[in-house]
Amino acid sequence: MAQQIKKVDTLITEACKAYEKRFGTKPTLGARAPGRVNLIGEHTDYNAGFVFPMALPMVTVVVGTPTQSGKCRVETLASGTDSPQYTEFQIKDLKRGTPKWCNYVKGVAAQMSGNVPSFDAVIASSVPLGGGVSSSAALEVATYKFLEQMEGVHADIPIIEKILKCQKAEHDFAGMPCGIMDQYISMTGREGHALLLDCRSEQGRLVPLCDPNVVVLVTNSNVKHELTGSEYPLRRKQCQNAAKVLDVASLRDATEAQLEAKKAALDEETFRRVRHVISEIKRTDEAATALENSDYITFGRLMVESHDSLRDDYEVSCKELDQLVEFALQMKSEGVFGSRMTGGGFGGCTVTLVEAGSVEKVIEYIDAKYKSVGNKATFFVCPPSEGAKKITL
Ligand code: GAF
Repeated sequence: MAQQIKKVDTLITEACKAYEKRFGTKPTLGARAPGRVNLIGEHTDYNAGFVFPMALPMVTVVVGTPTQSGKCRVETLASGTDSPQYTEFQIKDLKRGTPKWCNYVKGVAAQMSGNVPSFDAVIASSVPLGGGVSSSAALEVATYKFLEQMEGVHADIPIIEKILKCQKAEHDFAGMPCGIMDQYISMTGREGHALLLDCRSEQGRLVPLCDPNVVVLVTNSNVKHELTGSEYPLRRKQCQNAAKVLDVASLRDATEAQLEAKKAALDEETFRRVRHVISEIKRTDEAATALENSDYITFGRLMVESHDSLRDDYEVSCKELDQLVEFALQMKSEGVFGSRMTGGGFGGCTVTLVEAGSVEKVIEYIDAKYKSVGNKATFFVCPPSEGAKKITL
């Protein structure tokens, strides 16, 4: 069965109660930001290409109050974080440390103007951690929206700058050289829409995804992915080096013909990496058009091609993700249009486009098959949801 997704109001209530228990007063400010699922366009954002994510109904909530002490006191209720779940740090002495979950908070605080005072805060979240659906971006963006209310100048800051600050927080404090996709969609997501984001111009085009006959199924393989390891930075570096060999500013500007012409100058692995990026950028653009035309068959085919390319050329999938995609595709005659791994890879989730009327049957099938190979998945039926916003307490 699909998981019940915790209501945002319930999360807010839980966070406020925990705040009162810990700090003895009520929080005065709050903000929320969603996780994301990327429908197609993987490992293209840092190559200035297209991505096509949507905001999830799973969100991270931050509630709290500014203080004058200079000391920040923060608790997280999110499950799966490293301990301790309560920590303190000085607002004038922000540096990476442990617990790791707090680095995202500190990293964003370090990006705010010097006017942000110390604060007490509680975090609650329904975004699965390490599930490849951007729990980190949700925390960064929720923290940003929370802190900007203390800053006083936020109305003047263009939204793209806010997004870039959250991305920098992740680079500097989590050591993860991510692209712009996750923070962008978490900040700007729109209910009932996916977003075709051009990562070169940093401009997005909203595409309606609100056909009642079609749903987005997010399946967590429950294989935890950790992107701060060496694989993600290595892929980024390979792409940068290849762009130099192809003599283009980024792989967005490279063509298949250029790649073929330079084949001898690239090692076999790098050649495949580039082939993925060039083909994935093209697929993403086509997929957005297909969705605009309610052409789910084409969209589904492109999802499958994307998965194959990520598995074989970019090599960021894993056995469990491949199994989930394979099982989903065995239900094509039962309403599955397409399925693929989503996010950075090496674990995390798959995304499947499926007819609404068949979704429970499809879940039941994948669940049984995945169990038969010794694994346990978690399923979420996800309507495209809204981006970050302030919470009025
Ligand atoms: C991770 C990164 F954070 C994104 O920027 C993106 O590169 C994605 O992996 C792969 O598409 O989520």
